[in-house]
Amino acid sequence: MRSKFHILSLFAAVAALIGTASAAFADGRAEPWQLNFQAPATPVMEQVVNLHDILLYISFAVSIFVLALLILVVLRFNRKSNPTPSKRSHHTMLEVAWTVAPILILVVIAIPSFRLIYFEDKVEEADLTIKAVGHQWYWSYEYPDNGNFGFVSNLLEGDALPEGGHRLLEVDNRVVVPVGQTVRLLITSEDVLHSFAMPSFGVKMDAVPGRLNETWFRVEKPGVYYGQCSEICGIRHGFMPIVIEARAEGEFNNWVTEAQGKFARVDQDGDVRVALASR
Ligand SMILES: [Cu+2]
Repeated sequence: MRSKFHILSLFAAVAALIGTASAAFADGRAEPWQLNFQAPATPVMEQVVNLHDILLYISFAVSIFVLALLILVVLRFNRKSNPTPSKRSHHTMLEVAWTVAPILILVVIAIPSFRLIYFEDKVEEADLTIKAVGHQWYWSYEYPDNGNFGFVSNLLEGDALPEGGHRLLEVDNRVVVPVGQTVRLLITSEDVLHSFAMPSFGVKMDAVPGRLNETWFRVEKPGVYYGQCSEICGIRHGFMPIVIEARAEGEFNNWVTEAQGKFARVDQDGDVRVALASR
């Protein structure tokens, strides 16, 4: 009983340590020596973290149970303590039990897991739509609901990286979204497979040429959130970051007005290549 208590308190201590470590990261990017996930910025990521925590407890319990059985076997059934082994080779009840128990565990895991998959999948009602297009090697974005403008977002590197900027993560044109509003995100590619990944949003979706993939997010608090392409897409795969800035609605509207003047319109026959041409 005593050793059980020790193991539990050790586990609780590790969990608390990881918890405090992750609470410090509120800025939407990975930190050096980070443990655990980035702080969730959307309802989807909150639920991803919750499911992960549940799974961690279940897998911890299973591991401890298996370890206990192994130790029992080593101690009780070695040659010295069990010189004449049993010749038994089958035990129906035992075999049923070790087949049914894992099935039940998987069913218990499947219920919240499927619920989350459907929650992540699509939104019925979105406040605005943004289209992200992967290119070798940068992203471009379109705002069909806000005047149909589009722009290219390129990595800032070398001397272009601003003072205090995060290396390999900063871009010239950030995606700006309104806080608290539901954004439908359409993702595609112009050339090869890319993947739009934003860890603190719980969004990771492939950008496939000729296909339009859909997902969504709703950022709960203002901030700057960093992501990267997560599909090996060529020599500069590691140099096409994603930066999303969540602003209050008024500031977002100001940005839209400014952006409509600054960026090219995405016309019906063209796409963001119009914007590219003026680059
Ligand atoms: Cu890519």
